[in-house]
Amino acid sequence: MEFKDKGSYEVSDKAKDMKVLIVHARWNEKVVNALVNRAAERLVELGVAKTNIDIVSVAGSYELPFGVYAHNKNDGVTPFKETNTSRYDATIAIGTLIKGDTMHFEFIADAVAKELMSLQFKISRPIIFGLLTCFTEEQALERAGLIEGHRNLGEDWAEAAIEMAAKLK
Ligand code: RBF
Repeated sequence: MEFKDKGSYEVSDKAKDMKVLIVHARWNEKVVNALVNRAAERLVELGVAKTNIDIVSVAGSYELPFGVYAHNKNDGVTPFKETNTSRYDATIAIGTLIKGDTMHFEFIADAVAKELMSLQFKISRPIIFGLLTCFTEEQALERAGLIEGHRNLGEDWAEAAIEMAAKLK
């Protein structure tokens, strides 16, 4: 499909001063690790200092929204509204859901997508949706660039993070 691409992207020179958080689930480790590593590597290629990238994990994808929320807070008490000081310019939430025999996949995918979307407006910072929702393991491996001829989507998420963070700089 020729029309299904991500368009061109101009690298922002604001990246060098940015702090970026990656929060990832520990399920489907092989795929998730490949996505996290490529996202972090791409952030550095785009000009983010290695020391300004923090990587933390949560158990599963369902925990991603709270992980993003908790790690963006400066302390555990003050609501964001009062401080308006998220610790990061952007956060990338990464997980991989693979459909099983029950309804778990649907509930988790839907809840996490909605919560990550609305969380952005609570913490006043962009959150990039790095959640793969795959029907098969092969689809997940492909999207993590682990099958020959396929690109790792972690790089797109890094680019989106910088692009969105630059809008507030
Ligand atoms: N977490 C993932 O990140 N990816 C999965 O594919 C995944 N599949 C799950 C399937 C079942 C049946 C259950 C019970 C949990 C699964 N989880 C998965 C974990 C989930 O995101 C969360 O960590 C747990 O439900 C605890 O809140």
